[in-house]
Amino acid sequence: MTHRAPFVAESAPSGEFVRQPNRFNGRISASSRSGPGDGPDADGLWPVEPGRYRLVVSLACPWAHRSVIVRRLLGLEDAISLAVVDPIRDERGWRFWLDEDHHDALLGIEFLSEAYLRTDPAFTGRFTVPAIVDTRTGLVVTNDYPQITLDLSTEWTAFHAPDAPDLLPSEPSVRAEHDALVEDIFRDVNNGVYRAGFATSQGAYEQAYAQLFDRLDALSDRLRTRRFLMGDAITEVDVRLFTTLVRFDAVYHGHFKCNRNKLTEDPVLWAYARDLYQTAGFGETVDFDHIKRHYYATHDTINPTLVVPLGPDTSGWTTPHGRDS
Ligand SMILES: N[C@@H](CCC(=O)N[C@@H](CS)C(=O)NCC(=O)O)C(=O)O
Repeated sequence: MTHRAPFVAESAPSGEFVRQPNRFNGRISASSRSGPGDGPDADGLWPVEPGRYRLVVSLACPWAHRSVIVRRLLGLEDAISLAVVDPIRDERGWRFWLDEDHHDALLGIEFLSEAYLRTDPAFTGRFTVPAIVDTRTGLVVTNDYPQITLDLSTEWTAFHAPDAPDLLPSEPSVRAEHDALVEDIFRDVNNGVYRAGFATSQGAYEQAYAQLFDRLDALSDRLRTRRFLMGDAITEVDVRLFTTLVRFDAVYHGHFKCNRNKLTEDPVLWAYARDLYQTAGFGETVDFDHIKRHYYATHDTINPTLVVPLGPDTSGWTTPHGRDS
């Protein structure tokens, strides 16, 4: 028997949550043949142009959070502007209600859906963040969240800060190991918490829960002997794991029923997450208020009262982690 699904179109008959595909997958690329101000070239590549594109995010959203962190780590804040939506979403989707007059200053729109529907009037999916919107035309270039951060690393190098880290390993075998880890973490952890939280059958929930904690145990073992997932340096996969870990105790443990243990009860993962949190580019991009208000006050099939819990105490995030010794 299945029950009310948060997203009916993405709920399989088994009760499993099956995420919608990313509809807009334009690329902004250094190899685009388009000139400044032009649209995409014949291969669909938009030109890299500082000041032209707007990254629209919710600070609550883990998929968007990745792009906020990577943009900051690479020093792309002046090249790509940031729009932050109200953490509360209703049936009209994300809204720019934190802004003056309830409209985004550059895009001039009240709801993100306006950009989606301008790009594809027949679009019927969810209007999701992150999205990169072209400020010249108001069109959505991409909502392809896995590709967005990769392109910030590889296509925007001309605008990286001089001390920007290499977030993608260059040695092919190390890159392959990195990418395999990315896949495992996406399936079992990043999307795994959603598969647990949005499951509408006991079986689908239990399968997601088991996969999640098996993978977290394996990652905890891996991080026992290395500071970061790929060794001594932070890479993209650390960013991707961090955005789920930092939300774990605040929303996934309770709201999504991922409650075998809290992050703070796994000494290795907890120290690793604090290490990242205390690294420039990570902690200052975390907004626990947006995170909690979004999850608890938006997913009304899971939390019908929309009451937002007061805890947990987040002061532990700034305590010493000891991972550098
Ligand atoms: N683009 C992806 C992932 C991004 C995503 O799910 N973002 C969420 C926030 S974490 C969102 O924008 N949801 C809007 C909605 O459900 O209406 C998808 O379509 O599943």
